[in-house]
Amino acid sequence: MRSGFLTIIGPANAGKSTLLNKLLKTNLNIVSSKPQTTRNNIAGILTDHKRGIQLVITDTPGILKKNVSILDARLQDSIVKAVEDADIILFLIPVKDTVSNYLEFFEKLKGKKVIICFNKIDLGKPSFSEAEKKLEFPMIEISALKELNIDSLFKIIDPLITDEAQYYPDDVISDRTERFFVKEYIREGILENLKEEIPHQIFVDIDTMEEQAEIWRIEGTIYTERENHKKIIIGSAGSMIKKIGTEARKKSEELLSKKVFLKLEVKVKENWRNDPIFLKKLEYY
Ligand SMILES: Nc1nc2c(ncn2[C@@H]2O[C@H](COP(=O)(O)OP(=O)(O)OP(=O)(O)O)[C@@H](O)[C@H]2O)c(=O)[nH]1
Ligand SMILES: [Mg+2]
Repeated sequence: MRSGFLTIIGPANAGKSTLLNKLLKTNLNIVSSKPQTTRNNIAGILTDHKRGIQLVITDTPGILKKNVSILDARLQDSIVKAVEDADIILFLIPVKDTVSNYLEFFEKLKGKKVIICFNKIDLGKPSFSEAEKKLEFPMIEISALKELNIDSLFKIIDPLITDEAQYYPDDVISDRTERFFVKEYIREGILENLKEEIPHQIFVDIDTMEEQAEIWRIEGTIYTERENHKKIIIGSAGSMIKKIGTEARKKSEELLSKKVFLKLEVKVKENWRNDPIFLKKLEYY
């Protein structure tokens, strides 16, 4: 068995989480049309006995052109950490963007095996600038969503996987806990149902998660920065929070293979994205 660590980096909304899910053939990480969907480094583990490989694939938050909050800065730090930990870097960029916008970031990739991967070729062709032509990395064009050219991508990755080892047992598919994914399902409901400004300003925390004989009892809190956002998240007569809760409960039941009782609360926590103590509590250090 050969194993390797691959980290997917790239601008927000490039399709990084979509690609991870397609490589793993499961909907591990949440995906949305809104930028900054992913807020943590999340590893998915692909164990393929036919190919004789195990690939630990880390999905990362999107590279931002400028940081607005301390949260943004923490997210950018976590991308650098994921780059340091990797053997192979897959730089994913939508065909409509250009690598020239991220040349500064390439400074951080020295000494790494880098693949430049243009995504969303179902929407058009990439245009190569002079700066891009000078980069001596293999380049490939794919569509993660439509699963175009994924086999060719594997052909580039395969020879770069060199360690004689297996890091994780066959049945482990992520380095994250069930608690983490329940929290993500709640966030996914907010991303899907509410306008961009609100998902950016919320944080979900799981307060208790307890397994009983017939059921999991889970209580979570959605923190938002503003009183008027709290009202929107709750919705008229509690309709929105009920919708978000029902969707997250169904996904959690599938994940945990058991009935789930999910109780959600909404609280205002002003300016949490700039509160280092709150961020620390919530795993951003
Ligand atoms: N047309 C098209 N859309 C795609 C493709 N891959 C991903 N998308 C869409 O692009 C949007 C963003 O996808 P994500 O996978 O959430 O992107 P991301 O890079 O993880 O984004 P962040 O987590 O915010 O950094 C979603 O609406 C996807 O369905 C593709 O190959 N073609
Ligand atoms: Mg993502």
